[in-house]
Amino acid sequence: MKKNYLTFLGLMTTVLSVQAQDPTVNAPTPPYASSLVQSIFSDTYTNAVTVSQFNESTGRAQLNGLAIPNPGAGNPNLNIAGNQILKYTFTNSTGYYTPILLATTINASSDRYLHIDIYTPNGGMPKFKIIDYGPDGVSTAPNSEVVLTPTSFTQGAWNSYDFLITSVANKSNVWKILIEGTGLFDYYVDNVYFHASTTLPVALTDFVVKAFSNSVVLNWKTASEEKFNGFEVEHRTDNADFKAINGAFVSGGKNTYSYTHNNPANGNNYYRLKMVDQDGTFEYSDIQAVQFDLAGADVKIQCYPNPVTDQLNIRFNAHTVGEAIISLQDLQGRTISQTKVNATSGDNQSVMNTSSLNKGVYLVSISLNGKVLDSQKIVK
Ligand SMILES: [Ca+2]
Ligand SMILES: [Ca+2]
Repeated sequence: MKKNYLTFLGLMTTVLSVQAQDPTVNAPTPPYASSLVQSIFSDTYTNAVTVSQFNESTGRAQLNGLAIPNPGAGNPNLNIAGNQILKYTFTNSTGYYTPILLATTINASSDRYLHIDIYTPNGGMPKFKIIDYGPDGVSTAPNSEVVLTPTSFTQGAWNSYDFLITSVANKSNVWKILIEGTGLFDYYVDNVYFHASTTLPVALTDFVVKAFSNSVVLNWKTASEEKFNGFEVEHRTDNADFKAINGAFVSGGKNTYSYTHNNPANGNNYYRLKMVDQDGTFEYSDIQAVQFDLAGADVKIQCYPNPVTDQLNIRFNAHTVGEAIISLQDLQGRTISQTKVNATSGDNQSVMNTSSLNKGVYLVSISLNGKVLDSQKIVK
């Protein structure tokens, strides 16, 4: 009796350790309007077609870990809070794939993406195929296959892929979607659908570019990110094409971002963000421009005497003619005075009356043609 009890405990431990590999959260909720979607398997959308076999008999997997070759739509799969997930266990080492066989074909000719969510606790990066039998029917060659390979993958997390299919020639008679694993592993699949959305699910807000004395700083925010990888920062001047700034990749996953470009060119500098999805598809932000006055970048301000009493002498060297503004601020950033000076190219001098200034520490800064070029702390 005691031995049986221990055996039962041992079995229970085995069962629990297998179940612990299941995902504990659902895949991201699909973000697209249902009018843009032709769904094959999803709780979010009404299916566009009937699936004849979720685990076609030509495949090499078991569905739901059960020895049922063709369980079909009616059989229970894994579910999390009522959300159905297809769980495939690859069991045959002659191939690690399983086709989802449609009862009727899908015409995906006006769709732009095939979306698939996939999770594996133990396998490697999966691949997928779109199998189309063409207008001449399944029994007449050719029947075409297109392989879709992701560019990124994380084991033990939902991978949310949108494969761009605009260059897939044959997609008017889609007959199967094939899921291919990397070995005798478990793959969990949800939200298989075609969609015609033209925008990736990253919403960019507040893209702002500012010139500083020696650099240009880009700041931006995102309102939402779905299956998003990150930003490549691209730059161009007046007479050049956009190029990625060397090493300027900013990973996603935050809501506010900043990048400092340390080598802007003299004159106009244009910036845009290449927003790259996890499957490698991308779109561009709007273009932001900023004028960078490299000639004035090495303007230096000299204030004396320091500490000051009644009169502060201010000297600065400008490389261009323009309207310079000398600002006096306290350390809380409050502006106490501003003086306009018509700067000449070369040495410039100005005098500030500081007799009525309270004792304290202040910041004197100089801006030329709208840009702050240098500043110096003074004490009274
Ligand atoms: Ca689902
Ligand atoms: Ca054919």
